Amino acid sequence: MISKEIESALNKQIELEGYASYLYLSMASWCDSKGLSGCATFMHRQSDEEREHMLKIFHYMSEVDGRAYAPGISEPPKDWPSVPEMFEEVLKHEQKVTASINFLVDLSIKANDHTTQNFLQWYIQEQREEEALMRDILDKIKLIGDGPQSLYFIDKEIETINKITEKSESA
Ligand code: OFO
Repeated sequence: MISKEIESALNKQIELEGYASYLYLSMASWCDSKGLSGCATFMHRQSDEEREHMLKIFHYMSEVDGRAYAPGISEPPKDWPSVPEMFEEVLKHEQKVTASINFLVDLSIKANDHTTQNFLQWYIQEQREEEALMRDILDKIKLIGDGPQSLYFIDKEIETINKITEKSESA
């Protein structure tokens, strides 16, 4: 059984993960509309992953006799000024998620809730990996620079990341 305070904080996390899923879905559609199929595939996968992160908390809540609520999700933006700015926004959102997970860990330590603290360790690792991936993408975008074919090369780079991820998922 988890405390009401932890239950409410986990429900807030559900909302944040759900928003991330919708934000990345919106980004996938925007990339598609720009002919950036590598970026679109990447953002679709990110969106699906975020939904899984949300559902993981749902299942955890039922295991520990808590109550998860389907969140009301606010509408994400539909357009971005540029691909680099879109990825900057992804990194910013991931940093917000990391801060929220850290807050949840602090809360579970204070409440002596070892089960929730243990459950959250998976998210700590996931956030470290996600932030590192986004920083890596932004570094590559900087290296590619602002030339006439930069969008083409950025999309190719993301396509390579997609292939690596697909391979490691099917291994
Ligand atoms: Fe679930 O927010 Fe990142 O991965």
